[in-house]
Amino acid sequence: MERPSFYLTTPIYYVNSVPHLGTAYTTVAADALARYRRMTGYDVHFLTGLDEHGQKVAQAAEQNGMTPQDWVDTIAPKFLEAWKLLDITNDDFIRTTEPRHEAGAQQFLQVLKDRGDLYQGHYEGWYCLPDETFYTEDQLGENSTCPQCGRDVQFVKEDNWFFRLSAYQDRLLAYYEEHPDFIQPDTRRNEVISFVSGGLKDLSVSRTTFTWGIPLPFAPEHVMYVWFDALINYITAVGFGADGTPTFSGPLAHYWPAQYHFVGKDIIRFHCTIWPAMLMAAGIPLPEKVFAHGFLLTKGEKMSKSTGNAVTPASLVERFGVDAYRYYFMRDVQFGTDGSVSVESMVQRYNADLANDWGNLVSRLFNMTEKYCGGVVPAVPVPADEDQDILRIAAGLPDAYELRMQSLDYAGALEAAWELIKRTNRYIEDSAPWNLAKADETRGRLEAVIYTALESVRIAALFVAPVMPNTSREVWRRLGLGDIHDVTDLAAAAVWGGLPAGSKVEKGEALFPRIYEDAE
Ligand code: ME8
Repeated sequence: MERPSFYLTTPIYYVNSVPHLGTAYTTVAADALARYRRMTGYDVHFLTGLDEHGQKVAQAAEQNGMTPQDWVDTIAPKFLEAWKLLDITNDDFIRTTEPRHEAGAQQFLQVLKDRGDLYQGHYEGWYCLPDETFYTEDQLGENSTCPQCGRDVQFVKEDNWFFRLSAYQDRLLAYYEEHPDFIQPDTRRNEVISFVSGGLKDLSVSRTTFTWGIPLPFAPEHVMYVWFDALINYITAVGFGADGTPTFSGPLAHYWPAQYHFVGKDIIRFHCTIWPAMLMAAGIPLPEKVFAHGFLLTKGEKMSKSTGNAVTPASLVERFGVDAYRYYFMRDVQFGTDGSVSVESMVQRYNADLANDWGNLVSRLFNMTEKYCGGVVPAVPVPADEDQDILRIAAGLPDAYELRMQSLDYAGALEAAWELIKRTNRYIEDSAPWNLAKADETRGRLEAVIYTALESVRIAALFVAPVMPNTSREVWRRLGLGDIHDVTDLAAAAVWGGLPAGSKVEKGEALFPRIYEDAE
């Protein structure tokens, strides 16, 4: 049977700077979902990449004394390195300077022109360079600054090509109405609906005052507006324009429409108004869902590369390990809302959930297996009354986890896994294997307790794996099992009793050694 396809994307990040906690946040979240969907039998295609054109990137290149191409070629490996460090399993990495993208983007613009949705006009208005966004006078914020980021805007006056965005207002509103899941969470959906209801203006889609961009095929003295160029990446990456025609072709074509675009809330309008209108104009189906997550805040402020208050992902990975890094951001910040992050709270989370609950469970249990059972998994027991609670939680975990992941509630999904982990810790306390080991009559019960707890750990590791792939793989390895990353039927793998008796259990180092230092 053919596996259902599941295409998910992150934004393509600007290469004006190196990856930081914010860009890593979106990418880790997308990776956790990609891993989970692979474990639940989907044919996943996970795309991330780089937005390499535009004035902002050209300016960064100039400030660094390089040509734009040399500059993007210098920065791109830093993103690849960061995603490797964070164990990101993207299936593709698109750069908008690649021929496959440039050709596809040009095809796309040609279609819009042929269909009558592009026209020549004159633009006069304001432009925010850091956000690469046009604003009209009445949209500007306090002291005539950018309403989005509060920074200075520049006056732009050029002859441009325009996209007839205004013609799509009613169709967009009808689409939101008919597809209530298209924009998530609901607060964002409402925000977009009220924005679109307020009226859409046609959008300038070309620039002539600089050259770092894709030339319009029908007017090569114009380069494509960087946002127009960037959004098209989601289809060029899966074969749009691949055979030189404005259609999908090639082995990846079946992935469109995407199941998910993951974006930060700063770029929701581009993804929920401009992009769907572009697709409607080109006669291409729309993605299923756009999910906008909140901002990571440090000391109450949005952390970003330009405000410079970013701790690097690499420094945190060095200190906490990659799995703990991924866990902290997925567990401590509710996906979809803003959340404060700090090294202090990371230390707390780490010690409470990872060192105490999960790490401690694995190490004491594997030690007891060694001590009381010679390091061998005992026979599968007939469950006693005292075991029922664990069996019940384990049996409910696939559905509980799935339900939460359907709404991208990572914190809730992890909490569901933690219910099993915490209950198993309590089960060990209550059953006191160290007492059962004292007499021959309780030998059977001792083995039953060890088996039940080991099996519970095996199952918990499965549900922890999308967020913490390395330690889950290690737990399975120590249990003498195969590679957890090969699991493609999670529900079947999580059926109670999967741990074979006689399997050799290895003790190993602490998975999450306690961190004692102060935060700073
Ligand atoms: O916008 N908290 O690229 P970009 C959470 N090239 N997420 C954050 C964040 C924070 N403090 N700061 C950044 C662009 N992000 C365009 C996208 S897509 C066709 C083109 C994340 O490098 C978040 O996902 O500015 C946000 O949407 C993205 O980085 C912006 O990255």
